[in-house]
Amino acid sequence: MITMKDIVREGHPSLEKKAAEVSLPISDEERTLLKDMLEFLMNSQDEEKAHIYQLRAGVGIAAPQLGIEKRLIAIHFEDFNGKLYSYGLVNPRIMSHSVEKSYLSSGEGCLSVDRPVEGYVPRHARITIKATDIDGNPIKLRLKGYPAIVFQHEIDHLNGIMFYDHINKDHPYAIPDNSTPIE
Ligand code: K3U
Ligand code: NI
Repeated sequence: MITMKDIVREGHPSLEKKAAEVSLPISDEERTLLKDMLEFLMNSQDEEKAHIYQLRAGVGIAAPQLGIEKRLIAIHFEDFNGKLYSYGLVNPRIMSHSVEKSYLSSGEGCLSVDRPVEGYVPRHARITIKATDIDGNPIKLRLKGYPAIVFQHEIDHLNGIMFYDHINKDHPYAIPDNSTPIE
């Protein structure tokens, strides 16, 4: 079972590198890893389990956050309308994105960052992603709003990018150009 002790923190080299493409079909070990990552997210959102195992709640996790430099991410959350986004993805790629941006008005956090970071994180408002799912099927997702932000945060981890790398250093709360806030 994955717990917080398995998650590497800022400064770890795995969070600063481009992770390697995973060859298909994925190995049993990689499939188990993706399942464990999904289980971690579910446990982290379960009040009782989070308390017992001392987990910080997360909606996504990327393999480099476990010190594993492979292009694997897991996402698990319900959006504001109750629609479930639950995916274990291999080699996710942003195929296209809007010019328009969005940002979370409450800012972003990260399981690999043990401190609050102030500021708006500009993201593409809409993205189209292609990936392979945990069962080996190709998948294409069109995302906007909060889900688009979560997937971009996780794909950034595969490219050695942290959310705070996007924040305007001089004016952290400057409204990004051509952007819509997400409350
Ligand atoms: O955003 C978080 C959240 C947790 C429970 C309920 C609602 C929101 C926690 S921080 C989080 O999930 C990170 C996880 C990380 F760092 F491991 F990738 C992902 C994230 C995505 C988009 C915005 C903020 C955080
Ligand atoms: Ni993160």
